[in-house]
Amino acid sequence: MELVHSGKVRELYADGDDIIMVASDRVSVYDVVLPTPIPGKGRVLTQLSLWWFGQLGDVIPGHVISATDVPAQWQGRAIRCRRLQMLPVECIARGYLAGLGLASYRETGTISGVRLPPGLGEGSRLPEPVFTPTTKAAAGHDEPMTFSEVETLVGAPVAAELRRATLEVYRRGSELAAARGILIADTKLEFGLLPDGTLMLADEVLTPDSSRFWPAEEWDPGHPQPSFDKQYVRDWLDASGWDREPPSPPLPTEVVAQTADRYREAYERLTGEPFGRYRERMGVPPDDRREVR
Ligand code: Q0Z
Repeated sequence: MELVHSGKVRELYADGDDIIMVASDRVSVYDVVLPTPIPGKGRVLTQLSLWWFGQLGDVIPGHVISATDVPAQWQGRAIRCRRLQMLPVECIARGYLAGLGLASYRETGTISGVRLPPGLGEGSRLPEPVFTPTTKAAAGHDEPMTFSEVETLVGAPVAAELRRATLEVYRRGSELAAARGILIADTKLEFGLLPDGTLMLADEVLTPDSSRFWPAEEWDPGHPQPSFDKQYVRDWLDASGWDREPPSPPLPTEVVAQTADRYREAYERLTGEPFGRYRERMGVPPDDRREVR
């Protein structure tokens, strides 16, 4: 198969008219891919994304064709998808203040042109979720876009549909997650078009790699929030004295094991099922955590 795109932690292949998205066990922290993989991460995030596509099919159709009709060596961490004409907009919804949203609020009191009340701080919940699209820069950092810029780029009807679907996916996902002990502070979605113009949700959905997951029981606005999935890694790297320039030091086995458990815990809290049940029902072979531990 032809490799069409290689990301920090995932690869994209072309297979005839389809594409195959493959998630690895690599992890990126402070924008650096670590030399130590997290066993099972690719499978857990793939299965979580598939579960969300299933939950959200009535909001917008997803690009998934099959979770099982993929090459054997990638079973469980690959998805066969419809090849779409991707729209050049990163569709972000924010429900809490963090990252670039926090930076924008501190500078202007607004995010994406929406004025927010005074007195909010790091980790504060927003009065309502806000659509904060950005450009997809080929290199360097994505730039914020106004809604009019999105309209100019994709046309007003598609822009309206992108905003509706992004906010509805975020609203539905974050409400379900909050009820299960995970705050989803923000999320990045990608969309594309079928040849007949049908808009579809693409890429990965509501995973901890595409979203900020926070443990609800530790939420404490006014301070930086701990990451649900990567906090053990960050804490260990911070204490190691690493200067955040690649390469990072390799992770100790205990940090790897704790982090693998956190990904699995996110899956289990959100879906309400042990990791493996949903996959068994859908006919995907068992995971390889025992082999690699
Ligand atoms: C996804 C990405 C990844 C690196 C393009 N259904 C689709 N059709 C055409 N293109 C894409 C999709 Cl999802 C597409 N990306 C993001 C995914 C590795 C980059 F697995 N870029």
